[in-house]
Amino acid sequence: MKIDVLTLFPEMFSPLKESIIGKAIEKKIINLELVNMRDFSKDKHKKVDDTPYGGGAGMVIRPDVVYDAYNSLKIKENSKLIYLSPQGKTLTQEKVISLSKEEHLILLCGHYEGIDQRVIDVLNPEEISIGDYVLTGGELPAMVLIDSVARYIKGVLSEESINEESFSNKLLEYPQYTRPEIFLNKKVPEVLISGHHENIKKWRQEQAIEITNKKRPDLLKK
Ligand code: 4F9
Repeated sequence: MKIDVLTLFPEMFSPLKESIIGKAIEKKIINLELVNMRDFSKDKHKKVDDTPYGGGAGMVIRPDVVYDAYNSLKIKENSKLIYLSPQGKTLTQEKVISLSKEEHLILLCGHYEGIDQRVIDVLNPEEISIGDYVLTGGELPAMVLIDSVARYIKGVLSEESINEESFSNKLLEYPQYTRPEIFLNKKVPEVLISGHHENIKKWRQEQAIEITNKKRPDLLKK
């Protein structure tokens, strides 16, 4: 999958160089391009924002800067533009799975008080929120989207991790244990060291249901 990110803060994306997503980028399973929209400022001081018409606090990103940055990309029929915004539909695991089937994602990140509405109207992105809270910009939501989507791309995770995870069956995960067998006088549940695979599977399923019922009963109702 190709992922282009339009941002004024490309350096904020360094967490994606670590761990599983970092490996996927190294292996070119994900082709991540960070495009600094500041490079598309025509201003001699590289200014990209200005005060809002009508007054009010903060700065608004100029539409021409965003438009020129967008048009510098190789856009194809199947390219999908997403604007990370609190006005969008909230990202769900189902949406993550459907996005993971796309060939090319373009993630537009606002900052400050946002982006001039005219370029949003012209580019007509799908707006996606990661939850009902306000952030300083779309960069963290873009990283959340990339991380969640990348996990469904073939070769990023082991096959088991995908099927056994939380939400794949609409349940929370069962508890996990590793060595030592006794920690602070607490023993690992006996069934897990029994070697009886059928009993282990059954126990884990029961635990998943019990934990979901206790912590997130709303998930069971769905
Ligand atoms: C974007 C918050 C997506 C939640 C972008 C300020 C945002 C956001 N989900 N907040 N800029």
